[in-house]
Amino acid sequence: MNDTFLKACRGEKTAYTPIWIMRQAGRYLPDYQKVRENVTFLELCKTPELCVEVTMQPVDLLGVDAAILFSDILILMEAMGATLQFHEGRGPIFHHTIRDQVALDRLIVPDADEATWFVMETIRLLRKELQVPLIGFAGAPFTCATYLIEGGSSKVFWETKKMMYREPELFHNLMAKITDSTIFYLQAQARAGAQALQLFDSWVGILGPDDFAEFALPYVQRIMAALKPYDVPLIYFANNGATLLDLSVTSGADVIGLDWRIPIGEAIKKVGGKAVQGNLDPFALLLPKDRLRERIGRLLKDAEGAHGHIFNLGHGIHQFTPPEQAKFCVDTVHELSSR
Ligand code: 1CP
Repeated sequence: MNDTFLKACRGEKTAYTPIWIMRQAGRYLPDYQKVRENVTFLELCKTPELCVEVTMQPVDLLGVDAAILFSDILILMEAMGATLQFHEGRGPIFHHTIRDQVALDRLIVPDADEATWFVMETIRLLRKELQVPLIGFAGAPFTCATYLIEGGSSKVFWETKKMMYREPELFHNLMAKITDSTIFYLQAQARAGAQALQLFDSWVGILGPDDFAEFALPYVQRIMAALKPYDVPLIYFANNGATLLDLSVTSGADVIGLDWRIPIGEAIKKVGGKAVQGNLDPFALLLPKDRLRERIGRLLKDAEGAHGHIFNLGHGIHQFTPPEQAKFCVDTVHELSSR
């Protein structure tokens, strides 16, 4: 069992810097595309045997030091009663947006073992196969709320901010309900065998620090506190969150995920006695190999002072990235960080 990743999360010494790649399973891998030829994305997410297969693909192909459960942050929103569709090209769509108390009251706080049994079964099956730790995950409440309020992906987040500023009570009620659901969901993942848990806050970077502290952070803190007794490393990734870092450190997470917009050495100074995860620009994988190697070397060096460093991209790998560049990145991190 390769436990380098778990050790780094706890700030223990490791023989080399562990690496996994955000969104490491998915469309950039030809083997994933083959699986997707026969099923829709949601069918895939609800078929444990196929989830196991696509979770394992990058582990086998790239040699990463951790696996991440194949699923999606929006699966829990569907389990709460929001009707979810994935359109090829357009991404996720919620036809019934949550913009008033009546719509919010229709959402439930589901029993995770029942409503998302396929996620828990995938975790149990994966634990029998994997030689690396398994990361479970959920979306952070703010990010999940944006999808429910906007009805899908957004660039401007008009409806979300409108609700925050004009109907703060409604917004907080929605956040509280997502938070309760997320706690049960991640506790169930830990019971099923997830060895670390990550909260993805992909869109929280649209908030300034004061709004982050008022509208988003308390819910992340509540989730982390409820997961603490499960004794698995907790990771909080606030994308575009460099200006929120001082606050993110108070989230209760053991590991702080970093996007690429902040130099890692600077982030480490703010994060202090916690591990960091990140933060290569995903597009750096397009660099010629010698330049990529140079950049990885610099990043590793700049992270030497960290209380644990897990190498990763600063956000998800892009769907057109050549898989051999990802493999080169993994091998190079292992080689250059060997101590
Ligand atoms: O067509 C397809 O095959 C679907 C593409 C796809 C995949 C492979 C989606 C749709 N989701 C996923 C899997 C997924 N999503 C994983 C597991 C794979 C892995 O990491 O190895 C994970 C962890 C996620 C998490 C996720 N989903 C996030 C947070 C991470 C991030 O990138 O910021 C978000 C925001 C989503 C929403 C989502 N799922 C899929 C799409 C197209 C979107 C919308 C993205 C957007 O709004 O821009």
